[in-house]
Amino acid sequence: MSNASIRHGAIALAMLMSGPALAHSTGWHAALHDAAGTQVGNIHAGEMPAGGVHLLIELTDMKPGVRAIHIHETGDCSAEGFVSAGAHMPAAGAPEQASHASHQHDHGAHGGAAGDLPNLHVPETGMLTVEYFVPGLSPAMLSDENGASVIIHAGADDYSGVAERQGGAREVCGVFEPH
Ligand SMILES: [Cu+2]
Repeated sequence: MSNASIRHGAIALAMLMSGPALAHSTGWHAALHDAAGTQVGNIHAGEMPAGGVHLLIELTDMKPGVRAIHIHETGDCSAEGFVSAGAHMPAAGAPEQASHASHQHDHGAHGGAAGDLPNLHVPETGMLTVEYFVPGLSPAMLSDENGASVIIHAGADDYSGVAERQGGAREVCGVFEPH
């Protein structure tokens, strides 16, 4: 076997191990950190061809349990308790987004904000990979002037839409950066 064919074999293997390529034309990345600054995972977001956003969430070192995860409306994880991330990303057409009225859609019966996602069930290993489609989110919402962030909470979201019952303490935060 020549050196060249060994090299080609190694490249093919590397491509195989990196999984399927995602067809994102526009994308964002958020590194997830806890309050102590430990990185617990990554999130990649990408624009879908038919609208909405695709999320790839890869937790590598997360405390086990059922946890709420939301897109929050401000790209700022600097404050204690991550309060600087603000509230949940509102639905398009909500009062905060009145200038985007042309993007209004019906967000269905869950009554939640665009940034409300299904709970993560983190196993004992602390490792979990999930993908979500989020039709109510748009690239413009991730790229607006105050950015956007991801928060993972200490507890589960009961999907009531009542802020006090949407996961409690903010345990992990990450700011979306374009890439
Ligand atoms: Cu939240």
